[in-house]
Amino acid sequence: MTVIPIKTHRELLDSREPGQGMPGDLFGRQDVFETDMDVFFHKRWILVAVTADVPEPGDVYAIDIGKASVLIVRDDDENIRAFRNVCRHRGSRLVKNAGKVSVGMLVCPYHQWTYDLDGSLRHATHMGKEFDKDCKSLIPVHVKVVGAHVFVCLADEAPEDIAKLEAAMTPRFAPHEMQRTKIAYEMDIVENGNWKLVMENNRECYHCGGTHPELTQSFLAHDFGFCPDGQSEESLADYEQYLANNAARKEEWEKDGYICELVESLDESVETNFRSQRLVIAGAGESQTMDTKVASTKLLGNLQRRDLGDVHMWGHHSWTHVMSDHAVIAYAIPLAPDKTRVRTIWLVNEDAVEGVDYDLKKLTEVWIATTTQDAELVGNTHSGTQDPGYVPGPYSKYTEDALEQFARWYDARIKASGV
Ligand code: 3BY
Ligand code: FES
Ligand code: FE
Repeated sequence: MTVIPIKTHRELLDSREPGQGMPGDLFGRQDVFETDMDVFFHKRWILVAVTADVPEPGDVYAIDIGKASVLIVRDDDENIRAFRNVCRHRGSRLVKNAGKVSVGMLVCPYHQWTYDLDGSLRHATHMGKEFDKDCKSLIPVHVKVVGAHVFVCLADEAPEDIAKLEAAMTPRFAPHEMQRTKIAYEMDIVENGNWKLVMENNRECYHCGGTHPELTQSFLAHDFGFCPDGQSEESLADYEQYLANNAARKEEWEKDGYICELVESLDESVETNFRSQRLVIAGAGESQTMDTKVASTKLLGNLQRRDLGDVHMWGHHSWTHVMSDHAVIAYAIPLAPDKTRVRTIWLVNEDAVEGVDYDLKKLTEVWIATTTQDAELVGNTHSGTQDPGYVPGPYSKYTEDALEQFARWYDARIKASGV
């Protein structure tokens, strides 16, 4: 019997042909999954919450990222802090279940060590006079708030290039005043696929026309690639027109101070992978809704204009769309090689009232449908890639170039980690 040696993670990476999809083992193998968790979720900046998850002092949002659990805390000064959800006594979880709680102080359920919202240990009985409480504060986690996005980094030293994301996105989000928002709705699902398939699926719109009838009411798939070969003269002329219309719209927005310019940090050398631009919305041009008009008449911040397009932001495991009236923020947290949690959050102006200023169905129907459709596509693809008959196929140069870029970034980051 011939024994086929198992490829190392590095050999799997090297077996990918440029321009082709990843081998199935990169999606299905437990050891690859564990390395991915370490490199992409424990060492990089990751999106774990929105500011509206913890609106008031004492609000705590606990989130699990692999074996790590992190507490996002709004402290008494209204700052957002992050700590390891591990007691400094004998290691109990401080907050037992992932999700939201409100507390005066963080009290460990085991022996009641009690921590302030700034992480300092305030009370610990039966520890004697010599015990130095000051050395037993909660372990802080790096945290960075950009717009409404709460990023954390679990590494001792966090990648410094988050500064580029912060500098690019802060002024782009500023007119939308994303911190003055509340959560109108959230959707938490587990997709039956590897996190990289979730991200590949999000980084192309090749599939949009065939699978997302609701999203394509408002979303212009042409922004994510167009192949001129085999198109009729008429559709080429339409495409030219489309580019001219977009350019004119962006010039007008720029003049009014709304930044449109494409910014991206996606190549192999970057630690923090992101991309943003202000996209034109189809139809009435207002929002990602079925009729392309705003879902909330109380716009974000003090905006007066409804047709401000969509400030999108990609991260390596997240996607954001910010419009004049609402924002949709989604992020993926891997649970297993073939299981990925996807949390989607809809934000509206903190003063908007459901049924008065916005209709929840109108607000959420496009992305509930899109996310449900994407989950099906991801599950189906994961299953196909685990079939002994799977052979990686070619990415389209026109519509899937971002996938090639992601595959290269993935390769470079794994190799840089020493694997
Ligand atoms: O959410 C997004 O930004 C991506 C881009 C193209 C398809 N998908 C909807
Ligand atoms: Fe937390 Fe003992 S483990 S008080
Ligand atoms: Fe999709």
